[in-house]
Amino acid sequence: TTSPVTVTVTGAAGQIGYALLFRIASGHLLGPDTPVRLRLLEIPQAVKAAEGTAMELDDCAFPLLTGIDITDDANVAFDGTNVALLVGARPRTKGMERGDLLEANGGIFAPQGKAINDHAADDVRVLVVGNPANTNALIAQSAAPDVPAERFTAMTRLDHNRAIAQLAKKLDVPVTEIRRMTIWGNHSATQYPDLFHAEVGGKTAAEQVDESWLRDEFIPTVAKRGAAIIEARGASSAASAANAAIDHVYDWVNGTADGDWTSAAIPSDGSYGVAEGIISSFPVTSKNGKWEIVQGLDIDEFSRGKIDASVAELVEEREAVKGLGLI
Ligand code: NAX
Repeated sequence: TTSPVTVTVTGAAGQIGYALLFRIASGHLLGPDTPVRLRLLEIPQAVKAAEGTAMELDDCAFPLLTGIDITDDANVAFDGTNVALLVGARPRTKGMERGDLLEANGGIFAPQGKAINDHAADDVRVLVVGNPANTNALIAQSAAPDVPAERFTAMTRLDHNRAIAQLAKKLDVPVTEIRRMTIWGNHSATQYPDLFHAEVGGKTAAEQVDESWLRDEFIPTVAKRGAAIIEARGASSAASAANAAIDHVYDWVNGTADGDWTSAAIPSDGSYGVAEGIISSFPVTSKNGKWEIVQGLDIDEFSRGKIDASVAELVEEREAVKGLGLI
């Protein structure tokens, strides 16, 4: 047997936390042979609710779950942690300007980044889910100078999975027929789901759909899916977001399939003209526990414009948090 992996979940009492914790504890995050120790971080008012979730986790008698700690102290939550899932964030409320939102989240992600820097295990991997996810990841990264920058990532896997599902539905094929989907840029309405490199049954996806569908239906449907879920469900995506977080970490640790890739927001090395240092979504493979950006894809004029627009938004967010002294 292997020794337990410590997994920290912030915002553990929230709706994504509720959907995520049971799947981590049942072995879906790291695989069926890896025991896990959970650390739940919440704000003081929500610690009691997190304790309730922990009672339910106990009641599942999961064979792989070796312990649960609940705390409102980030230094305790990230002590020795191997996988940090940063889900808790400050949502945008009525009348809040973007600067206010970034500042409020800076107050969460800078201290959490510092706590990771000071206390996490040497192999720590961080996935930021809480929005604005890419920029929150940048804030946490910048507060953790001793942790390799590449360990800070943000989630676009839900967008990726949504894109696969929409395309599969349109072409009436199983999702397993679709490979090489890519989300570029920011986890926001400017994100670019790319069908020019995606393949269906081994053939380019863009050639199998109308241009007008691609441009006027597919892209906006994927980009605005979060709002459509809120409209229908009366609450934002939770189980699908938790599922995507599981997929992201599982692939990061265990690798992506040969011949395929996935999407993750990782620090840019300047590939495809994406400003170096921002945390932007790319086509990525995972090998030996590291993400690598897929190289050598031809980017046509349409895709170029879409990628540039989303990257410009990320650069603006970086300038804004710089201006606020958060990075
Ligand atoms: P909830 O409001 O249900 O839960 C958030 C939890 O975080 C609350 O229990 C709150 O007490 C806790 N929290 C707040 N500040 C904290 C802090 N400083 N430390 C620890 N815990 C803290 O939101 P939920 O629906 O679970 O969504 C969580 C985040 O995921 C939101 O920011 C949301 O926007 C984001 N999402 C990101 C997605 C993505 O694809 N990247 C998709 C789904 C989701 O919208």
